[in-house]
Amino acid sequence: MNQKGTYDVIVIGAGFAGLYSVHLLREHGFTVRALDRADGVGGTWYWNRYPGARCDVQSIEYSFSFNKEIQEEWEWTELMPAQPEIEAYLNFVADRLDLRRDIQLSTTVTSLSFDDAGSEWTVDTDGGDQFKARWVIAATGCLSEPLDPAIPGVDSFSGPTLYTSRFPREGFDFTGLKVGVIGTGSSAVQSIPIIAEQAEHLNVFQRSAAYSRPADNRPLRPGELEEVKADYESLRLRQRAAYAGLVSFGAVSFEGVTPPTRRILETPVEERLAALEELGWSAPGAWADVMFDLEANQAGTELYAELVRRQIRDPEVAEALIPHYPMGCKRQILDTGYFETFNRDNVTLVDLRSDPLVGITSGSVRTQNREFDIDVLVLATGFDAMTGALNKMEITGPGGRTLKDVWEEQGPVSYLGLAVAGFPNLFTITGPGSPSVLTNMVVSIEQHVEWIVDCLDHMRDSGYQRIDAEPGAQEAWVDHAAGLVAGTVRNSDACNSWYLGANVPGKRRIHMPYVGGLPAYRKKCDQVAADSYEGFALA
Ligand code: N01
Repeated sequence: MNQKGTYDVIVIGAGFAGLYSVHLLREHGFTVRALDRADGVGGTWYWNRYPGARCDVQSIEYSFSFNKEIQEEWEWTELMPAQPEIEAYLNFVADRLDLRRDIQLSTTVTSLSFDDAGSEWTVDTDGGDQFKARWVIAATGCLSEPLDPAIPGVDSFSGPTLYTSRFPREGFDFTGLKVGVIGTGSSAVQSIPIIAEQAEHLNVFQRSAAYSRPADNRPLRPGELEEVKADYESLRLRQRAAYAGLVSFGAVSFEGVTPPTRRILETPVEERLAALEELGWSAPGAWADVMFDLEANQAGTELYAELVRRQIRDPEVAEALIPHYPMGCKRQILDTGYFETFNRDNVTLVDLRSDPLVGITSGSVRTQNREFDIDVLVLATGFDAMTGALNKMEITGPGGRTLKDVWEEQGPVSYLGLAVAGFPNLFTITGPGSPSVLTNMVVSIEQHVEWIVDCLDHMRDSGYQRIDAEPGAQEAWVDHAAGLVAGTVRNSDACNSWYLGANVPGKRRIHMPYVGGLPAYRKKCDQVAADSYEGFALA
């Protein structure tokens, strides 16, 4: 074990959250070391380098607002940025702010244990380095712990097995190969059209059809970025005031759009269908009742189904591409050429609902009725979201209990998504119970980092050494968050999303992201701070 010194703060992760944490902590005079298991900065945007990886939030919004020079200097090229551009941006930020000297890469944190007497964390890593710190900030990301699917025989496959979430840095050429993609979530939907263009044949193994719509991405027009930069502050203010921390999703602007008042169940079917001509892909969700009533949701899904049928030549394939679960239960996906891909002669959709996956052999994927020869396997099978990366580290609080034990027993509880009772001086950025993945992550990350650094300032100025969420306050927050999502489609029995942890066998079913919106959430966090950190015990 190599004793690597004592810092005020250890930050785990060097993605958006880790980079901003290092910068702001340094600005406030704290000593800090960030540790990341990757050999480059970027977090999510370091790992998820599969073909077609792209953000569905516009580049001008999916970027840091805290530094005017960076905002001014960086030149986005597309409406929605692709992975290489975001990774390059984060490297630019790291260089521009000289962050690398306080970041140790290729270092996986294996355990954190809290010393009760000294009120400090001991941080151990896979390389045998040990750090001590008063505070730890887990900037570990919401979707950073890939889920290894328990598919029989997956390890016996003799060709390359590529995870979208750990795609080879040098890329992969699918030309002339028979490819099998398992999964049809966001990562698969983005990569499938590109793989199909290269592969000799592509088999897509689909368990649940995706709700996707065209992203309508495009290069930024000449002068477009300059126009935003001329009054960036106005955009930033509008973002912060918006429910999800953004004023547009994909190419669709929310500004000036009033929430729908028309109820689909009170609208004659021919008028519903007429909405398709008027609103296109926005039609299925443009009703007041679809997110709150399963029957209304089903009617919305019928409209979506009609849009899918219009894209697909083979009626059987079209029916298989229509989801059988409520709309809005899982993340809306934005795609580029996804549905058109299923009209190609070299693409086969394998509907695992009618022909379940049996297993993988050394050279094929087997379903109950068929066997598909493949040369390359692509697993786009998702993540143990929001809690996975934290559970992977053994985090032991002063009483000897681990965070994993607490979450296994109580579900992923947290006070404000910022801290868990019993784990003092440990902050989680965009943790369960905060708006996080339902928002523009960059806006949520900035809000969390700034709140935490203000809190550390307060502790230092007041001579406090320890902060811990109070169990009662945590329980009240968890109840409040659960109350908001209760009765909505997101939480219905028919919904099995990763938001609910439903994709991880044995995970407690709790809707992890906070649905009350970023402005209300920010107000609550500010009020907690103003009221001497109400709900936290300071010592
Ligand atoms: O993962 P997913 P993802 N046999 O969990 C299937 C963000 N993101 O990496 O739904 C067969 O959504 C699984 O099937 P089912 C975004 O927040 C953003 O695609 O469980 N299939 C599902 O189809 C997103 O929501 C962007 O029935 C199996 C798929 O694998 C989140 O990351 C881009 C299986 C997993 O889909 C996660 O997306 C990419 C099995 N054993 C990602 N196990 C953008 O910003 C799993 N599946 C655009």
